[in-house]
Amino acid sequence: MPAEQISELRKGNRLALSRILSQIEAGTAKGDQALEALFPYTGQAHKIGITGPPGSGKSTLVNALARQLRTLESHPKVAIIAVDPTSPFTGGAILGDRVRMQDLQGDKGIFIRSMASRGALGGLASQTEMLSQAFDAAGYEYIIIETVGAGQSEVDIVNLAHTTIVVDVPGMGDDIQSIKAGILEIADILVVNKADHLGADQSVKHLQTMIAMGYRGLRYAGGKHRLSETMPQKQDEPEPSGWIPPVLKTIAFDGTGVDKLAEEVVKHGKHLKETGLWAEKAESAITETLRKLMISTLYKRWRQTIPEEELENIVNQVLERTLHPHQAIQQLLSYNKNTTH
Ligand SMILES: Nc1nc2c(ncn2[C@@H]2O[C@H](COP(=O)(O)OP(=O)(O)OP(=O)(O)O)[C@@H](O)[C@H]2O)c(=O)[nH]1
Ligand SMILES: [Mg+2]
Repeated sequence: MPAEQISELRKGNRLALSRILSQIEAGTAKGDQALEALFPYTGQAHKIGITGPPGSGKSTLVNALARQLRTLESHPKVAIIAVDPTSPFTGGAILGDRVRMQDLQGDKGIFIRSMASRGALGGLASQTEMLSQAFDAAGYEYIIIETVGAGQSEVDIVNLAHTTIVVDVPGMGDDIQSIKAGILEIADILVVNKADHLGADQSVKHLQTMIAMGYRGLRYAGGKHRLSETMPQKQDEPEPSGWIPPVLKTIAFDGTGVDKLAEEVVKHGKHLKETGLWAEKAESAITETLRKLMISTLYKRWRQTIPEEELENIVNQVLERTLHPHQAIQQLLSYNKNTTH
């Protein structure tokens, strides 16, 4: 990756940024070099994860939130990463997303990137993180990551975010089936979108009740809330660093309530910085990145030391039950020593 392209990206050249993002996404050597060159400039951006059931209005809301954040006094640049719009379940949304986000195209302070596909090297979460780093180094102050709230990869993605927004839609009565169990625990801000539909107030009340009940035992775990199973605390005595997730109502397509949402996002960012949780999150994210990298690097390195036949041979012995997996590992680890020296 030529130094010139890096400096162009740093200066705000969108084409340079776009090219570097493509290299990173493709996992090329150039992409890796770019990441290394950009790394010293990262660590500034406020990463916002937004998740919720399919069709709950996440893309529309992200669009409105980005525009709202642009009106802040500092005129921050905003990046949007839409994860997996090509999934077979949401395939129909691709075109819709493009159309909805079209009105953002004219604003040079907003950059939208869709992640092309699942199953890329290193998994979705780490790929999202790598793309974020390029945006971060390019001076994007807010990076919004949209993902459908379904599986573990989504939880991993929100773990990389500073602020997690969980979107729900009005349910029928008190029934909040659309929010998956456990999703409340990762929310820093809850949004009941489609507030123009019946039952929005009930949904808000229900979510507030659930949070109030959970809050009695709320603890911070690595910067994230955990609904603790330990002794409940008194409800009126929150922990000093505590953050009670607000429940907001929005109508994404006309922007109703989005000003309040942007306000809460900014407030949550301040809260993280003031309480030291921002730094704590950074530390635990870096520790986790190093751990994963170490595991994959050591594995690759070890794998190169062992011939295919030898591995097969040992696997067969385990299959035949003449060797225990523990013993197999010992043999595999000492293979090189025994043969080359
Ligand atoms: N009535 C109403 N419709 C909305 C609102 N927000 C979004 N929609 C509509 O809901 C549909 C889905 O919106 P999207 O923004 O694509 O939802 P999404 O959650 O991003 O969808 P996926 O990415 O496919 O999971 C679209 O037809 C939107 O126009 C709202 O506040 N009220
Ligand atoms: Mg969407």
